[in-house]
Amino acid sequence: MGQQLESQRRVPPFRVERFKQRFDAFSEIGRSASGAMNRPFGSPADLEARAWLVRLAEEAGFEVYFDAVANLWGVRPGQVDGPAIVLGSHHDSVPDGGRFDGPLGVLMAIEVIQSLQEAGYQNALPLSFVSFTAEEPNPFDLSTLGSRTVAGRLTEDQLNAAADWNGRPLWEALTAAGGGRDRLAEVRKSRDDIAAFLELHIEQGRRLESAQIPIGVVSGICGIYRETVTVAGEANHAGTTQLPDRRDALLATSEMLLAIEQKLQAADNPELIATVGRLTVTPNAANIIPGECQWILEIRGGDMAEVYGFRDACMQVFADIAARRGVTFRRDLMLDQQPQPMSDEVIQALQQAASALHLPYMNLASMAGHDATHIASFTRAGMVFVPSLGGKSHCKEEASRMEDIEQAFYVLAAATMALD
Ligand code: HGY
Ligand code: MN
Ligand code: MN
Ligand code: MN
Repeated sequence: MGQQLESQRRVPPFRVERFKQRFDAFSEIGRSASGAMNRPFGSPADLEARAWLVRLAEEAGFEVYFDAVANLWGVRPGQVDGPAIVLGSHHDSVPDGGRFDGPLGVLMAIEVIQSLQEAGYQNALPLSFVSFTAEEPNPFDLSTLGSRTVAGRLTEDQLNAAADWNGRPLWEALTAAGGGRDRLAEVRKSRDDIAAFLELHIEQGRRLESAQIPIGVVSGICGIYRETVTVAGEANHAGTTQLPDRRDALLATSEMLLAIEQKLQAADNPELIATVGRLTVTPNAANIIPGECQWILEIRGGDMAEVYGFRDACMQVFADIAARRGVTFRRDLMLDQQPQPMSDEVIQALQQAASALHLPYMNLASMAGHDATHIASFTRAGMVFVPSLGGKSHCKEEASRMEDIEQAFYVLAAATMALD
């Protein structure tokens, strides 16, 4: 009995070779010749990744299923039929992204739960992994789709209305990925289903690396605001139209984007940032003055009052630029996601796990978005970060050291046991 209790508490060993082999094999799915990862939601690589994860999880003894929006869940039942402790992240990628953003957390979730089981740990609560659908921005213009739906933050009407840039209905892509509209009634989760959620992720910044600390315990996740701005000018002949007669949507846009940067520099606030990373020029031809530009303005911050204040200040400047250049602009809200603190109890479990393992850790806020932000809206959730080499992410150079990943394994395993 004493021995059994002892083995119940012991953190299992990290099978580093097994984990590396899985990680490397998974990283091949959607990898292009340049070495970058292209695994957007709905792509052939996404579907292949799902089949690969299902195979792995079934071999590892999980009960596997897809919910209505094709989130992949794998459950190891507990001694009681209570709410589960869930570990996970996402497996989709940004265009030309890296191998770690998302998949690290999914493969580690499987690894932690499987290793606990192999070490003879008898979990009281069910332990589950999840890989959420479409965490990253995608052609359906719905990021964190899977976790938002689970949290009840995307309505049935929004799901039904969504289609990609070519008009493909969202449900067609979700069904191909393993989902199904007929299961929508069961997709919502509550505290009665998930007792706690843990997500391992790369930091995607350079604070941990600079401080030479292997573990980040996330205090909260920033708010993210996105709107589509459509600047309308006038398409005209590029050779014959003199400067005073032009209403060039791209030049007006250019001024607006530079104004955003100037405003950011003036604000000089490390917890306020804005980006225009997607821009479409119409008709996009060498000999036509751009008639229309459509772009996404994204603003992130820890304080939404600052985010909205920055947005409003930008709009004032845009109005001046538009008036001076004879163009107009239209605005369409895309995303207004509030900042989300992580659960104090989960934060403490992670800090105590790191302390007990004599691992230095840093508490830090995330300026990247994560599925945990939505799960934290209805149950206890927390995140662990590992350092990103050179702070690089959303690019093919994205990398983290296996030594740090190993420490994260131990922290997650110990915290899982503490929360069970
Ligand atoms: O955009 C983000 O912050 C995240 O990587 N999805
Ligand atoms: Mn990402
Ligand atoms: Mn991510
Ligand atoms: Mn001509």
